[in-house]
Amino acid sequence: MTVGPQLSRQAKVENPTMQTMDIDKDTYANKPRKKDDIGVTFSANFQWWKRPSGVAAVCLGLLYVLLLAGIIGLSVYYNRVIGHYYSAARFQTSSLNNLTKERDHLKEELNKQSSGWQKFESSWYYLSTEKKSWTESRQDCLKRGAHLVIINSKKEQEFIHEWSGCLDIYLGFHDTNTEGVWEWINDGALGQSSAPGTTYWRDGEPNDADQGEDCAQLSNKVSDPLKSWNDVPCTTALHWMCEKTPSTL
Ligand SMILES: [Ca+2]
Ligand SMILES: [Ca+2]
Ligand SMILES: [Ca+2]
Repeated sequence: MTVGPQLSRQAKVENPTMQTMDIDKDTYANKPRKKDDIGVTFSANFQWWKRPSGVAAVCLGLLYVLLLAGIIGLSVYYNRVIGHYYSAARFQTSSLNNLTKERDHLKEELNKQSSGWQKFESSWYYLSTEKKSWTESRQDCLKRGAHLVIINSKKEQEFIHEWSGCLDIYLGFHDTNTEGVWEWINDGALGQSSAPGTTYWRDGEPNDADQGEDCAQLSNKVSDPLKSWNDVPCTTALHWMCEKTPSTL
């Protein structure tokens, strides 16, 4: 390519800074470029981000940022997934344990019912099929891990009156220690430590007939369940009822 001397001279006049860019064939071929001239020329015409290496560095930087953001995002996501998994596993384990306990509880209740026990509110009750003295009845309940029934409420009195049917049964109530001072049994940890003072004696009872009636029975010979107790000799053979409370289960 040949550029005439006239054009070269015109460029020098219009733009002095372009002197070193004079592409006059002769000048280029015969005159070595000065170091300072080259630096001025490149700084004036090429910014670093426009160089191929600059563009590559920017792209690599952006790629690095994107990769870093991706890694952080994946970490957060998997942490949530793993947290959710462990939470679900704990919930399932807890549910399984609860179901197992519920199954064992129902199994125990079925076993009790099949062996003659009946549940009312928080206690279990056993109605004897035999007749024994009050002391023997008490011992039988202890062997069963229970105690002679202790009546703590009107509801319990009504339930026992109904469930014992036509039978007269022993209660855990006596005045064997001091005549006329009636107390509930307290068979250690198996017994209920206290019972309310409310009583459900038949009219005219307790009468301590013949000075020998120190043990209480619940009699079904009267229709009023709230007036059904009678004192009898403790040696009388009667049915009895045992009670298991939550503390004795
Ligand atoms: Ca009771
Ligand atoms: Ca008495
Ligand atoms: Ca009596």
